[in-house]
Amino acid sequence: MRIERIELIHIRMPLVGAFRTSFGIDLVRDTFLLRVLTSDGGQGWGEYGGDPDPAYSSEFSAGTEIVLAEHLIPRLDREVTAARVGPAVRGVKGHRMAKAVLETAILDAELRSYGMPLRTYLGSVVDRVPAGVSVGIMDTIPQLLEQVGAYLEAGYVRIKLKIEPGWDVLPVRAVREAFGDDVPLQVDANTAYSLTDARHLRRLDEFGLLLIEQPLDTDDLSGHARLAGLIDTPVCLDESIGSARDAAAAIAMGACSIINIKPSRVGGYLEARRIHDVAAAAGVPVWCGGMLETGVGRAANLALAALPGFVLPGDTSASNRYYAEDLTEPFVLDADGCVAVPTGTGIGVTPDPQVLERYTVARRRLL
Ligand code: OSB
Ligand code: MG
Repeated sequence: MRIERIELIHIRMPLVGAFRTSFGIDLVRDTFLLRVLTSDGGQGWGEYGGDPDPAYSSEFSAGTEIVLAEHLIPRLDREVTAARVGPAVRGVKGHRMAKAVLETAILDAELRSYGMPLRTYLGSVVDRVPAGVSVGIMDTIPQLLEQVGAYLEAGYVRIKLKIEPGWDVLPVRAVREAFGDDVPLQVDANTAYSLTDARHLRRLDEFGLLLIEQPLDTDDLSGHARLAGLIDTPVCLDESIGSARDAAAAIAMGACSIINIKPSRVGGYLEARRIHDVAAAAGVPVWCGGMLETGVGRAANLALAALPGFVLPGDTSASNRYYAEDLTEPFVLDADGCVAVPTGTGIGVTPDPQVLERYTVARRRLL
């Protein structure tokens, strides 16, 4: 496969509601798509998982654009496959989100050229995956209960509450009291706590949570291992896991007993698959996280979430949880709380040109 051209399409998509986490509040998804054109007339798409600000991760859109244009793309052979992207860009330290979007667009083009769906390439074993939903921090408990109630009504099979100091035990207790002990419930702190909060976090033990996601700093594996020994709620890592090697180390030192795999965070679907394999070998459950992706990123995440080790529901919600109008055919939540894995070749979806145009704020040719 020969790459002819690479375009960056900067988009701004309004969210259906504000999404607040311990690190910030989002009203729009401000990101970009990468479109790879091949010399035989094929194309491939990828969605950047980062944000304009380096708040969730150290990467951010404007920096990523420079990294792609000046450091990653120039290292690629025009004659390329997805498997060759990682080795080609090894000399660039970090920047996994930048590498992920590039590798994914190339992988999509490659798979389309073979007529193979991403789910077949990755080794998916199911056609539909159970969907959870991530619920942002709210101003009041009644607002939270209304939102959670609506998601349960819609059919979501698992609720994840974003927490931070001052918004943790109370919202969890309120959700338990309103909806009962049988609702699969978990929390995500996005690094908002420190080890000295262990006694406070122990108060979450009584609520039978599935897990607590990323309570401590990104680079604090040993802190997570110590915390895991102090609380009953299973510790799950998100931000801390950037690679299969990180996953192996975290598992070996007891820093987590569950892993949230986000392809964008770990450098793409090939590394995501390796993390899945490492976790499966250790008997560690994984689930597929999200970055509020449009249909482009969501389609590929669903293919990954259909691998056998993904035994917990992911943040693979339906399009309308995020956007009034998606860039692709919308992903819908079936009555049993599942979302279908795309069957088409490559990632299985292509953005609607007219819709994409409406949300495009800039275009730039990178190659
Ligand atoms: O920590 O999982 C996270 C969204 C943006 C950045 C980080 C996170 C999230 C979510 C929502 O929790 C996941 C989704 O529904 O896409
Ligand atoms: Mg998280």
